[in-house]
Amino acid sequence: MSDKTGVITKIQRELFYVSVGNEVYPSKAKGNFRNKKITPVVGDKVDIHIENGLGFILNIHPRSVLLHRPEVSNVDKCFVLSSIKSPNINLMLLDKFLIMIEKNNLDCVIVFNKCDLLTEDEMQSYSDIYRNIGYKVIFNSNQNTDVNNKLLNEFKNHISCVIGPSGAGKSSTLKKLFPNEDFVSGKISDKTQRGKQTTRHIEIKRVDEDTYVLDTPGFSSFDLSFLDDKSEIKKNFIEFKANSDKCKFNNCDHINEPKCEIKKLVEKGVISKSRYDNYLEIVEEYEKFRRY
Ligand SMILES: Nc1nc2c(ncn2[C@@H]2O[C@H](COP(=O)(O)OP(=O)(O)O)[C@@H](O)[C@H]2O)c(=O)[nH]1
Ligand SMILES: [Mg+2]
Ligand SMILES: [Zn+2]
Repeated sequence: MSDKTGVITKIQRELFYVSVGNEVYPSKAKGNFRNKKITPVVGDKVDIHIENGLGFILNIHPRSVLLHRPEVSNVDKCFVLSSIKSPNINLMLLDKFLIMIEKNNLDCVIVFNKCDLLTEDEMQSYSDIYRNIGYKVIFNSNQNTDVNNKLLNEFKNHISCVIGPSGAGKSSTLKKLFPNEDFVSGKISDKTQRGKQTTRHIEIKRVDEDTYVLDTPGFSSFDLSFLDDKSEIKKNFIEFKANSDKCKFNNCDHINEPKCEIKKLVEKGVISKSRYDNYLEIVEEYEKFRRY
């Protein structure tokens, strides 16, 4: 019988797996959590009481970050991994992910995968949109044997999650970077994941001393329920935030207002039309969503 502090690294079938150093204790959440409607999530730092090898979660330490999709706490970095072809890139989804990442102040790397299928021009036209406004963009392909060290280094000493559309190559990329881990890639795994939707299985893997990675199943859409209010949309388009002090109105939404610097920069081609159009669409979607 003893009490220890650890991190929830896996949740499967009502059991929380708490890692303490190199030990893992399957644990249960005590009734007091259910009463308070607090659910422990992967990434939580918890105190547990251990009896006969089974842990009981006593309390959860304050969370630095809590994401709902994927449901994980205390991550500090997010990789958005997308292919440009096969499947075709979905810039709307990418821009929504970036809003969530900015809102939570996470480090961010955009990974364009399957670059073996692309020409230089195709690669550049998409990467320019995001590099020009300050995002780190890394190209990757899993169709060769070289390890992408630039990408590998980005994971070091971070607690990261990898998000992106299904089929983009998230699991394949992680498997190649961390060959000792069983990240499951390919179409078969997608099918089993779908078939098992009733059993929640989410796991953050310790791939190195202070390096943790969470792979996520694919997203095909991403709702806006993570936003607390409409103004969070404009605040988390980083290129708007950087220029909005020149708008005539200081609460400018950059939509219908006169003398809007953002609209001017879109016309001049300084701010990407694709980003701005997605902004308008996201605002519209949010307003509809709020009405229900
Ligand atoms: N051409 C090409 N195919 C890839 C690459 N990476 C992954 N794939 C393929 O894309 C499919 C989906 O990969 P998977 O890792 O399961 O994607 P996930 O859904 O994002 O985890 C699989 O058939 C992979 O073999 C790549 O760099 N180039
Ligand atoms: Mg996968
Ligand atoms: Zn404006």
